[in-house]
Amino acid sequence: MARHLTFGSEQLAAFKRQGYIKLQGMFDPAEIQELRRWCSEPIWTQEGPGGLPGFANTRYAPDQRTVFEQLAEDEELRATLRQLSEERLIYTTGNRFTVTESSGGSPWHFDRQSFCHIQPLDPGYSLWVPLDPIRVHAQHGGLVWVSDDNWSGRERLQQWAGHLRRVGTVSAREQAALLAALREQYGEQRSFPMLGAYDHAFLELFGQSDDFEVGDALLFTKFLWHRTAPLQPGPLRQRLACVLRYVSEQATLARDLMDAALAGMDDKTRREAGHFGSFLTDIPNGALLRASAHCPQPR
Ligand SMILES: O=C(O)CCC(=O)C(=O)O
Repeated sequence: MARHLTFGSEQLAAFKRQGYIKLQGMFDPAEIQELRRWCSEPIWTQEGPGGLPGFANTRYAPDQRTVFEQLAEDEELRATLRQLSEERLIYTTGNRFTVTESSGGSPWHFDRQSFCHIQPLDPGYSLWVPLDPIRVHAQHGGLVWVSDDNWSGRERLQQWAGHLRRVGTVSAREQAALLAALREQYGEQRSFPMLGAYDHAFLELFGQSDDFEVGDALLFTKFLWHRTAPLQPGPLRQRLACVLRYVSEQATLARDLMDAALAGMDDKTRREAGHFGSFLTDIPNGALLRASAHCPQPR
């Protein structure tokens, strides 16, 4: 069982301003053991659908009640998330991240791919739940993030979505000019979020991290810049974390964006890879997600 955490007005305001909050003692460590077992079940799809080492999605299927869904829908957890987001949320999918000494994890990013089925400015939240203790000054292996106070990925996410939506619709000449401009600004980087040398240095300058006990979690918005902190040599051979993804009850389907973001992946593969939006086949582009019979109830 999760705990129902309550927050004062200052903590709520800080979450709004900074885009993240550490939830200390959110889960019973026994529940984390259950999750840990669950993480080795065959429900996990192959590693790396988004090109990130150590990343796997749950093979989401509407109406499944796995340990993962049970946790995501836990009443105490939902009450905590409702208080922080000030609305009901829809649980969409879960990811698993495995980091070893030889796999560095995710570089700096904001959560675009996991939320590509909703409009760029629709609210989306990730709940990062480490299944191993994180000790920054020992082996680390946790997360590094930048408070929205310093820099939010919001406009970059808009730009990513705009780029994907338009680049395929313009003439070959305009496309070539766009790509040349990108190359001029960012060198040979091909995929968002492209970071110039100063952007990178800026993120490192403001990057912060924290220790986590088993049972703690970090809630952050889809706009938060973050990266994996590589696992340093030591007794912990790998670090596991689960991430539960939630979206606003007002979120609407961005099927065109999803199609552009997952181009090259057919519908069947998208569903097998657990991409939530690919199950919402009964609603038109732009409709509220919750209008779909395949969408879990907002809570
Ligand atoms: O667990 C990690 O190392 C990365 C998690 C992450 O980047 C995410 O949830 O978006």
